[in-house]
Amino acid sequence: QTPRREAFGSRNVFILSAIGSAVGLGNIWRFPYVAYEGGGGAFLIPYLCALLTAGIPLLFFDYAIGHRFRGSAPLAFRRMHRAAEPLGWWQVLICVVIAVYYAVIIAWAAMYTWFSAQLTWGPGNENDFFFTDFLRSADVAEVGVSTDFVPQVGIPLVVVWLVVIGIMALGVKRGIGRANMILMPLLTVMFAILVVQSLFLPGAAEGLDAFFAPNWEALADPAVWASAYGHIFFSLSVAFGIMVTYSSYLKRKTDLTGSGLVVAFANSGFEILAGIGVFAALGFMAQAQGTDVAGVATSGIGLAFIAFPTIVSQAAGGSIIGVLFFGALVFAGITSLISILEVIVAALQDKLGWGRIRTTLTVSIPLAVISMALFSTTTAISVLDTADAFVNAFGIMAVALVAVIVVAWFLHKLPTLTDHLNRRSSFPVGRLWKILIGVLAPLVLGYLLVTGLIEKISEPYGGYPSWFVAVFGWGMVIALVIIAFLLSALPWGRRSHAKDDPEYDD
Ligand code: MET
Repeated sequence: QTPRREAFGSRNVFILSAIGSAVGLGNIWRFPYVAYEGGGGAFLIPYLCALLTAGIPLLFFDYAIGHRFRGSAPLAFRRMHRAAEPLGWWQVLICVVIAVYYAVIIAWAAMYTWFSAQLTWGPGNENDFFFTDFLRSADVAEVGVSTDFVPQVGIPLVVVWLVVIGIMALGVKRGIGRANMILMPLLTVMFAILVVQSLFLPGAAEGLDAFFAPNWEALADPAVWASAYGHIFFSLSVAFGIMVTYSSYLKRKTDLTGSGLVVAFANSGFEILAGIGVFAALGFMAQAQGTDVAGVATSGIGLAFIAFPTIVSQAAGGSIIGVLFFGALVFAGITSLISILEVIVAALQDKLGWGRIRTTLTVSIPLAVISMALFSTTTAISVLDTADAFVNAFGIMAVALVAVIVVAWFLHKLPTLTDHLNRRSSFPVGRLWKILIGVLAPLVLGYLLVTGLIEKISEPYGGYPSWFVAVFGWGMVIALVIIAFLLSALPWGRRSHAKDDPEYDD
């Protein structure tokens, strides 16, 4: 007897979990700088275009696939057409790569929450502390891929994995749903306090000026448009299996598009709030250092682990800012990480027909071990940086491109998906949606893929040795596709969900 498919407790829990997935590191540390660099206030135009013409349509696309075909990514694509199963596994494998490094950043942030309380890094020493004392960073060009264990990273990383394994083992309703019900309100409150506190820092106004001042000329630059479109996929968690999986746990009679709009606008709202908080704080940092905002603006690891600790050291009440900021990264990160893991767990559960706990452990323990082996060592940052850049540029973008082309042009499923979306939804989709998915999305994704390819071929990524980029960049993204085909070739377990879900039948 195949176990019954799990489900979210209610539509609201689903919405909160989908927001939990979307709101992650991308919103907090990536968006503010992408917007600032892409024209400040003027960036709103490419951003809204990307959201309305690609982000939201693809979110509906994922929902429609997961909900109509009621399965994890491989099962949903397989039900659409047997030959499409590899697309699902490709998405699963992208999630494998993201999961192993996403967990590491959460572990760093957890340690920094603690460090912030007592300014462990020693004011003025933020940069050296991060790279030398904390990560013990070594240069891959000199030492290769190191196996030297760094305990202050390894130990919190084990804790992060234990926490997420616990959540995953409890299942969709009692684990994922409940974790989001607790963490998301907490995250919102913490973040709101953080933003308000940042607004009261001296220099905040200059930071906001820099963030919002429109540079209209940026709109003439295709790279700015590309960065808006590139950002929106990762930010909304679309096109790599997450929303397919989550929507497969929704009851049959659900307003899908209405839910999607709530999720998308909540994600954007959070992003813009993050921009305000981050730039208010950067305005303070610029003033404290007697420079302008352009001199301190940055994103990603540099923003979180160098700039913010500096702000924490210098601001009155800095420790509170630090605890709120890093705590927010941890909570936002965990709710995203569990959504990534669910893509993998659900796929295996469907394929093998195994129970929740057995599947969770089978998936998570090897991932935790890989994550430890690669990222608790002195060369963690180079591996992380390269894997992240390549899986975004050639994993997410490529699978999204192939998926829209296959579904729209080869399988001709857009009419089925449109009907499905319109059955219960409050916001009807029609011809425009089909054009956005079938025509605009492939054009935009194709453009992003080709420009990414040219950029990464023309100079060695990140200045790393070419053997290193060949393995952790190119090799990794190619391996994903090959393994996806191999996994599709494996037979479905006797108790798998491939055939007999009573609810998959409309
Ligand atoms: N949407 C998430 C973020 O913005 C990323 C996808 S889930 C890892 O960080």
